Amino acid sequence: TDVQGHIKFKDVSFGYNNNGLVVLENFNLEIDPGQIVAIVGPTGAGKTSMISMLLRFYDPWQGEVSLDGVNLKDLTLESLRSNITLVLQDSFIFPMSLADNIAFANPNASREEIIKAAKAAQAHDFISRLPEGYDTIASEGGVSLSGGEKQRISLARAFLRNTSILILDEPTSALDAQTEARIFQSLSSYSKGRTIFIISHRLSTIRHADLIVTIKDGMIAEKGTHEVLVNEGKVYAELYKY
Ligand code: DGT
Ligand code: MG
Repeated sequence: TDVQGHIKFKDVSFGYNNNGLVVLENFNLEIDPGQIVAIVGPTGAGKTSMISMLLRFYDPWQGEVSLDGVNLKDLTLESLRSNITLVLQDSFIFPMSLADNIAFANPNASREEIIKAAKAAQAHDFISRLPEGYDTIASEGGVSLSGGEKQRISLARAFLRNTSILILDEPTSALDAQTEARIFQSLSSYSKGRTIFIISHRLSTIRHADLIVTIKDGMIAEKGTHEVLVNEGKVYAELYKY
């Protein structure tokens, strides 16, 4: 498709219950195509809620979210979601071979493409060490994978899917810092031209993002590069201390 990946939240207010708490308020954010954007903030700040609106799991109470200048409500769910890949903390592994797990959304992918995606997700080494390699059958009578191995399989699946927009909501929480950092490095080259949102509590990993946005109490507290935000000495700098 010809989706550019220009995303805009305009005066968005959102909550889960009509009479309940406001989760996001006066939320304004504009993302240029091809940027790697890190979303940072304390637990419960509204990070996952924000990206849920991009996929239209929820719609704003007020304001609008747009993609390439078009209100998401004016797109079909099918066309919207065919342009966005979401990876969550809890990855889903199907009882089939690891190759088929990675190629789940791209059944016609070649073995080379599967391996390239697995390498970018830091999954190739552990897969290669298994006696059956990429033909290993996962779970349900097959090999059971660790949490971190499952996360890397679903990352490889997401890389292979190759959509204009990629959203990673703490998809590397089970990985060690070094592996997470390596995945982030390959993200920049593997995902040229894609708009990427990455939510992570491990700030060392996202420090090279093009833009870091911190959310606090449902609003954008600050945005900028790592260097700028550390010097600002506000929310990000405070989180960075720990
Ligand atoms: P995290 O993942 O713990 O770092 O936190 P965030 O920043 O992803 O927070 P988020 O967006 O999951 O939650 C923001 C607020 O919304 C928080 O007060 C919990 C509430 N909330 C989240 N999901 C739901 C939901 O499905 N239903 C209701 N009623 N409230 C929710
Ligand atoms: Mg969350």
